[in-house]
Amino acid sequence: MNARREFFKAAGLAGGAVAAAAVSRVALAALPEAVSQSSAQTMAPLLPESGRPYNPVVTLNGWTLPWRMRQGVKEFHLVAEPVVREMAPGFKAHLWGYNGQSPGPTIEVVEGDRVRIFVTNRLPEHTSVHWHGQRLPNGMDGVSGLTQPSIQPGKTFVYEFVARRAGTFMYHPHADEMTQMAMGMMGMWITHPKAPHPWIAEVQRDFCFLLNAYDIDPGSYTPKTMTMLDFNLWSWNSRVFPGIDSLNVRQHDKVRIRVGNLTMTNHPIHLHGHEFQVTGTDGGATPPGARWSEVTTDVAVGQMRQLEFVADEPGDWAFHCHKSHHTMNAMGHNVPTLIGVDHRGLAKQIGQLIPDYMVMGERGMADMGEMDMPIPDNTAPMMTGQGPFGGVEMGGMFSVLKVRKDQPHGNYQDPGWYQHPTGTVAYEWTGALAAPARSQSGGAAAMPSGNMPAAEVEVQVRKPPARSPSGHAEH
Ligand SMILES: [Cu+2]
Repeated sequence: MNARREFFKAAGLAGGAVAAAAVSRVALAALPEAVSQSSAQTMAPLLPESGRPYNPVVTLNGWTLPWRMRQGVKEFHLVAEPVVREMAPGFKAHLWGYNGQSPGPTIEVVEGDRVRIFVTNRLPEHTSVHWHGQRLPNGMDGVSGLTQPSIQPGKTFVYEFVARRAGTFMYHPHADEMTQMAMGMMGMWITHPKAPHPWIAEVQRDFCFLLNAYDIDPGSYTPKTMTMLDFNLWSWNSRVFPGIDSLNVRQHDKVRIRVGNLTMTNHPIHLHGHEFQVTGTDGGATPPGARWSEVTTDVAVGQMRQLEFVADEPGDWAFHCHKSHHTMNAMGHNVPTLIGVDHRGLAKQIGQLIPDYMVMGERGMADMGEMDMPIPDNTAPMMTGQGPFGGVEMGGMFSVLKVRKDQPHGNYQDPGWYQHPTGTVAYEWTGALAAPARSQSGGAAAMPSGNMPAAEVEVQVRKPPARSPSGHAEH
């Protein structure tokens, strides 16, 4: 079978370009072609034309790696290399990844498949690939130094094992990990069940993506790789809202979403309008008796969670990490809280020295979404995205589950904004407002304080100190 032809057929929900890497004829005979992807768009599912059949996944802002069958073995070719990843429209990052993108392509196989993966290293340093969560021979586990020598630049290594267990897995280097993961080297691995499995439901939509994080200063291109916790870009598959595609489903579809976390902190993933159950973890399918319904599930570092629900509520439902600073894009965040601080006098004084001086945040931060301040050339606005009713004021780990009655079966195109039935949208009250009933009690009725100060104390609010360009207070 011709993996490349199949790939071209399936590629491109919105016409994303695909470039095949140049491989010599000699190399082609020995190695499967290293297909490369130049687009950051969500690609249509790759329907299997060889091997056991399965219902493929859709990788959010990603794609599935084509393979070739050779004497009953599924052969893939991963190329570890520097890539340019568009993290949002107008914002490109210089990352490391696989086959043209970060994250790398999703690898999809079927339980029982014998899999052979060629890994070519085009990075400036050694690497390895660890197949996170797999049952495999120890020497195929990809821990450089421990289970194999590392793959030096220019070298190609071969991994081979049987995909023994159905489930959702990840791959990433186990060599100079802090640098290589901070640079975006990771991907997903899906092993589909070979036969109907009592704990694995048939679904109509099957999405997957990785949680990842970067520290890229506004206006620059390359992540800071020494950052341990204080990342400023919280991404899904190396995309930040509004660059993350929506998850488009047909009403009453059973939907599975597989989420893997390769950041350095946990992410409570929250879905609006529906309850879901966690039907699988890194350890495989969860027994049905051990499941419960929830609307937020925490995905810890190095974990995978598989969510399932029936999308029976039509609409545009927010789907996001519930840490509010993870739904924001790059910003300087050593900023004092200014809500309620009256700095009109201060602004006026500074304005005499710096004509463009502007104070931010005195009514909250929502202004930032609408202000349209000039930002450095290569970054994403901090809180942005336009919905049908105005600014969404989000960034980072945020997307929308679009549930539509008329979304065709198996069609993943964005259906546009939801048309709300008349009378089903929150509206402004324009009638008379009654005066609020306020208690006249001075307090202390329910729980009298035993230790009141002798006199009323007034709290003095001090203006924030001047900030140096490095963000540290000057003393
Ligand atoms: Cu988060």
